[in-house]
Amino acid sequence: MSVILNHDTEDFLDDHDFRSGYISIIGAPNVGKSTLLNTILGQKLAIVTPKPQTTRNQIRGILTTDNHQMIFIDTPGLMDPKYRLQSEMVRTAYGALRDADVVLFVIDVVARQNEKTEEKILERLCRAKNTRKVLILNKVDLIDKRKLLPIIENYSEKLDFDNIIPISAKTGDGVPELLNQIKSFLPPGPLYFPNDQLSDLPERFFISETVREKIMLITQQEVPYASAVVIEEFERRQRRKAEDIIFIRAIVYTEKQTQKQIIIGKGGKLIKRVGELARHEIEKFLDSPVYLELYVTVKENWRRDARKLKELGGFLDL
Ligand SMILES: Nc1nc2c(ncn2[C@@H]2O[C@H](COP(=O)(O)OP(=O)(O)OP(=O)(O)O)[C@@H](O)[C@H]2O)c(=O)[nH]1
Ligand SMILES: [Mg+2]
Repeated sequence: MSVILNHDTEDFLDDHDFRSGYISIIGAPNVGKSTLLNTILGQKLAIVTPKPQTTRNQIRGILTTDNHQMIFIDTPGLMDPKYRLQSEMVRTAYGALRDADVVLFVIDVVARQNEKTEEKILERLCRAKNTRKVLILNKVDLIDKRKLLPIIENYSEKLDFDNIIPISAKTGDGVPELLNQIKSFLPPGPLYFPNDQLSDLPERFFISETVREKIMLITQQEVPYASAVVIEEFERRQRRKAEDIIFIRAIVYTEKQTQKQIIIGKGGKLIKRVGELARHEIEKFLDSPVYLELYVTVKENWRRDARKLKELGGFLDL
């Protein structure tokens, strides 16, 4: 991780008791990790869908205040991997435990937990020394608050958490308390990133993720999982009588011809819908008119093939 410390930031540190650090958000798929990241940052950085295994990478979001810089790392949901992409996702998620000052282990208070997966997560957490561990009970908007007590008791027996905090990542309930707790756990440290920087990931990443989110939202069964998106071209073009436009060409990869046909849809209807939804959001994100061109192509069994995964841009290790 690069450290940016210029002269100004050193002055800044002299004036303040500055604290900073890395906060990893881990947990099973679909528990609301990405929603939490977005709520904390007050901006959508990570894609969110009702389907599990939406996130495939570490997604870093930076929140800077006068006295703190918090670098949050959203991660793929932890599970028992069945194929190469999933094992890479799990590796990526556990990788975020390294060097974390604080770990937020998120559970969904209404969903049934996979015990085997949970045991593994707790084991890893137990081994993470020098890391503050906070259990986040998410989705409390869906439950009678009195039902939280037995959950808290149950988890307190499993691990010696530094704190257990009920929240709703969706409504923001409990999030300010969580942020205060995180701040108190951070060690004195530098300003790692300029104070107006929201993420260290490239714009292209967020664009490909937006397209993937729309595909995940409007396709079913295997199709969302067999799809990957790569940005082939990203160029600002001048227009004679209008504002500049950003031209984006994205390739949607599927594993099979049948999946390709589903994504294209009858008369290209589905891919057109994906394009419209994604373009709208990308224009807001880039604050510019966008021309988005989407192509769908087959890369057989890419999820199971290390070389093909890499060809798709090595998108797991950004
Ligand atoms: N009611 C309610 N729904 C929530 C809350 N947080 C997240 N959700 C919903 O839960 C679903 C999954 O949310 P995500 O943020 O994508 O979950 P995730 O843990 O990042 O999932 P993966 O990336 O698949 O590991 C979405 O439909 C969210 O809208 C919450 O506090 N309350
Ligand atoms: Mg996610």
